[in-house]
Amino acid sequence: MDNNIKSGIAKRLFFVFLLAVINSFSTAAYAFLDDTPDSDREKAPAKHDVKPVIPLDKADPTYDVWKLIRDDLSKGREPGPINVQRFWGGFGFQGIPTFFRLPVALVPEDLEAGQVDVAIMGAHTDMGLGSRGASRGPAAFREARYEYVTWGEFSMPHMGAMVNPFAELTIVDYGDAPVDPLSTERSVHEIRKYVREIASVKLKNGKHVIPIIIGGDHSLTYPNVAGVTDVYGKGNVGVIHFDAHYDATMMMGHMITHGAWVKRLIVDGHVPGKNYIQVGLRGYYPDKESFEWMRKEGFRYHPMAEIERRGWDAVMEDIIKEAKDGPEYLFISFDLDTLDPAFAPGTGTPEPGGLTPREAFPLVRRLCAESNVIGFDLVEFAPERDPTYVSGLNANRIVRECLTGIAMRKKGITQEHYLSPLTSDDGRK
Ligand SMILES: [Mn+2]
Repeated sequence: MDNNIKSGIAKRLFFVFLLAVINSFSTAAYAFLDDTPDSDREKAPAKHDVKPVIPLDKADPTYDVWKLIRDDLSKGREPGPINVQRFWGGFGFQGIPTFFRLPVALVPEDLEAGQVDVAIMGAHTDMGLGSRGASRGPAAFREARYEYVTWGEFSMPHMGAMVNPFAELTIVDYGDAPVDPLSTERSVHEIRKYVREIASVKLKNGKHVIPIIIGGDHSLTYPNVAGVTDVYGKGNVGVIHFDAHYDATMMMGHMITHGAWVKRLIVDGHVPGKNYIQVGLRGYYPDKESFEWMRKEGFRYHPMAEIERRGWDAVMEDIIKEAKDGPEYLFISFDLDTLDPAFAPGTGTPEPGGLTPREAFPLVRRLCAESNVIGFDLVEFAPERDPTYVSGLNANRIVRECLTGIAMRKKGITQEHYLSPLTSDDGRK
């Protein structure tokens, strides 16, 4: 063999030898540094007398709840709420998407037969603002993507009040009002009839069914309030309006839009200005003349500038006092943009500098417990602008706070700012 070839092979073999040496050194170093336990116990063969899982408690009354068929409708039905859920469920991703997975009611006879306290309905108006998206609100609210929904008798109470609205109240999903997706002007009359249909049903306790309307853009608060004043009488219903915006401007010839409904209610005589309270105005709308008009009409208003000046607690107490200082009945309209966009980006016209959930939740709960709320709407939830679903969670909680308040009132808990001594204090002092 040629000497050059021999020396070439020898060189290559030497490099292979060198690599093997380096590799064995690094393996030894790794073994030295590795702290993986290597006990005798781990090296021992697996035992076969150990149960492989933590056993289930078959005596737990909820053991089979996930697969128990709830109501058997195979023999037809009597008038009353209809439970369309096949099984009990605790999460929004389960079951047929009714509001909070509640039973449905189809006609007023169902509301009466079931002595229903609250009927939740959808109204997907979306032509009242240039910035669309609220038509998806009712469907997204029903979807309840990440929320707990109701477990019926197994559901848990609101922690602050220790009251469970889903146990204290009979609540149903009453479906959606008819909406012409191409016309607000045509839709408002049908929504008004639908709200009136709910509010007209009188219960044995002398009260009427309370409609809760999930929007939809804010133009629908005109038919919502007109629908309840059709039942309770013009001038007999006060309105508390939560919003970043003024909503009393008519423009481009439109008499009803999501920014005009307040003016409509005043001009049409449904709500005198003195029975109207506004909370949360901020930003750059409206102008000086509009504030002067509100003063002239006797409005009570609490813009963010007042909260900046006086602090939230003082303003909240004034709002509660004003809600009681008015007509017998109260309607609450909550525009989701009242909350800061940090907590509710999923809305058509977000406005920085708004309320936090920690400010809004107790006020809504207190209003529904401490005054006579006969209707409520949650509007301007635009879920497709809500990538993290935080707006959906907060929209859901706003409605739950009101339901909790209504349940507290039904139980007779109407004292100022009630919180459970158990859950608001650890008792150690
Ligand atoms: Mn608004």
